[in-house]
Amino acid sequence: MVEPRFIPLTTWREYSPEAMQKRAEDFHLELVRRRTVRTFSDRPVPRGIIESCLRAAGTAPSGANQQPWHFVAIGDPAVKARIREAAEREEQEFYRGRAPDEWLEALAHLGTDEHKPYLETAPWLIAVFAQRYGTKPSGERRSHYYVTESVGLATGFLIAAVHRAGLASLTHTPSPMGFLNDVLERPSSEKPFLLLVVGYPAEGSEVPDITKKPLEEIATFLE
Ligand code: IYR
Repeated sequence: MVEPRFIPLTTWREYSPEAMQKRAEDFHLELVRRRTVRTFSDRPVPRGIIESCLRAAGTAPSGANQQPWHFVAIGDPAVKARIREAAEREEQEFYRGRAPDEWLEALAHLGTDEHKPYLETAPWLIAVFAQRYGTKPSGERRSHYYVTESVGLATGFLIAAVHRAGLASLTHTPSPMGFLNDVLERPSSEKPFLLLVVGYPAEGSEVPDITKKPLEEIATFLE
């Protein structure tokens, strides 16, 4: 058993309650502008921006700090084409039969279908993988804890970072996503979590006319 090691907390900053209120509201106002976009421009995005967003994602908390995630950032047009082809094949089956009617009804207001041109148009696709287990130096499997929660948190950080940088994104989950292991040569210990499409929105992009639930509906205070 390793001994715990501690260092002083030097990164936390104190703000007055007024400053905290402003910072909290400013952050809300920043995030409320984020919209999921399905029409992307082919305008290039420098790799460094994606790297910084991935570093931000990598700061997320995780079960036992195991950081059970791996991100594959795809800018290569040939790889994007292979992903589009495989994703559209799965989506065709999804929309033409695999999805129950109730699911298709729930999606109807988003206007989605099996065509995924943005998988080639957008400059970057980020495939997020969940490491179901790790490997000890001995080669033995190392259990990972709270994998889905951890990878979900990192993905949330990533989406916020991409938005904060000034880019648009789309959380895309072709189902099933097993083809991503083959195309991206990731081991079977990793489960595809989602594909984040990242880039500039196409000029004149439109988004579904939808709203978020108000605070009263999403939160309960007991004081
Ligand atoms: N993966 C499909 C279907 C889809 C499912 C959900 I839940 C969405 O919120 C949106 C789409 C697609 O990408 O079209």
